[in-house]
Amino acid sequence: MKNWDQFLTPYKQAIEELKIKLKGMRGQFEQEHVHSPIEFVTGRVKPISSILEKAYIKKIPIENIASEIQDIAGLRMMCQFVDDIDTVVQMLRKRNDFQIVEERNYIFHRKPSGYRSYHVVIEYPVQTIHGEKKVLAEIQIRTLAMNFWATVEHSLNYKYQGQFPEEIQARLLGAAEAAFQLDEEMSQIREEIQEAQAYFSKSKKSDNKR
Ligand code: 0O2
Repeated sequence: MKNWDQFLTPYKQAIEELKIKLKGMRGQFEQEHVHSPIEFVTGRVKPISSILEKAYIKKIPIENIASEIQDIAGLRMMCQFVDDIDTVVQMLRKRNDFQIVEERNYIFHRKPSGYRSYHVVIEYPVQTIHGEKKVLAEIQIRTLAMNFWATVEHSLNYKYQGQFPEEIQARLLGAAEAAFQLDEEMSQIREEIQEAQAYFSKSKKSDNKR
């Protein structure tokens, strides 16, 4: 029997610190009045029941949970455009406050479910009163359209436990394709959108000066 509180403490600390750091990246773009490739950032520690369920399904012994379940600490970085994902990944690769241990590109290789997202697994050093403790964390980088699809599919998955009725399955695949098309369309009119956003951000700044 694990002492879960003690086990999860460094993960909670990692999430709090990483949320501040990754949100800070967005803040810096805003300050410079240039398009931010990051729209918003979220983070969570996986609930104990989900950790145990994943360990059971993947036949992971309890003592290997920390090394084999990579998303106990999970962060999401949402982007407006597909190209922004690459910019964000490159920025993550340049950071020296964590080590990237694995990258999974489910945008280039969409999952059979229709899921698209870019996953970066990092090893993050948490400073504790007993010294440094390295924990794994998974950063999922995706567009708003990919996130919308994944969020809805995730809720349905919970309801149907992965056993979707045929009609729902077909609709989800159709919706994944529609999300893909939406991303394509937005990329096409990206410059127009960005000009409008830059105009809006500058006029907001001059309003604030008044
Ligand atoms: P949560 O926190 O409820 O989202 P596996 O579980 O074997 O597919 P593995 O090896 O852990 O995956 O790595 P993977 O697939 O890179 O990362 C798993 C996480 O990616 C999932 O976490 C989801 O967040 C997301 N994900 C992967 N595939 C899908 C999918 O088909 N649909 C949706 N909605 N999300 C997906 P969990 O464990 O589900 O936890």
